[in-house]
Amino acid sequence: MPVIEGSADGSGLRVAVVVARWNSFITGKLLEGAVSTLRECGLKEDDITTAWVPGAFEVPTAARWAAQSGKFDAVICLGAVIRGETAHFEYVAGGATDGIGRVSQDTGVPVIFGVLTVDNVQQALDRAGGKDGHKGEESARTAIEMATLRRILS
Ligand code: INI
Repeated sequence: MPVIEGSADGSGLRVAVVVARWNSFITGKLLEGAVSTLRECGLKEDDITTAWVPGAFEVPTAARWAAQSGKFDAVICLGAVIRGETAHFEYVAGGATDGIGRVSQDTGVPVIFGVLTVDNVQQALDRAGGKDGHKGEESARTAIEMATLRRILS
């Protein structure tokens, strides 16, 4: 019975990172973690492209451009949507979540959900290299595993 899984070796992969400028004091940390993990896993500098967009709501659109370009083996989406007092949170977080999932399923390119949707700044910091891990690093590892799995499966 064949059992397969993706690898942790990203050598030769090309990855786009789409990152929201909103809450950049958080998304900058996510980006740093993602890029350093991609490098540690063997990606070359020239094979990591970063694209800034205004906010999490714009992330799926840019991710679709990247995924459809044929230039990337995976797209990492980074953002931080922090619940305020308004319902805006639900729309922005929902739009980003649904949109990112749809891009991945529509294109078949691994599009990784590295958008924090949290109640407050502390929860965001905790997940951007604090006590609850690092969503940027995790997203980079997920991108490599899925891109290498795709090469085997498809
Ligand atoms: N964008 C975010 O990335 N995070 C947020 O917390 C946020 N809030 O709270 O409003 C946010 N809003 C902007 C949104 O992503 C769009 O850029 C804007 O609505 C224009 O389309």
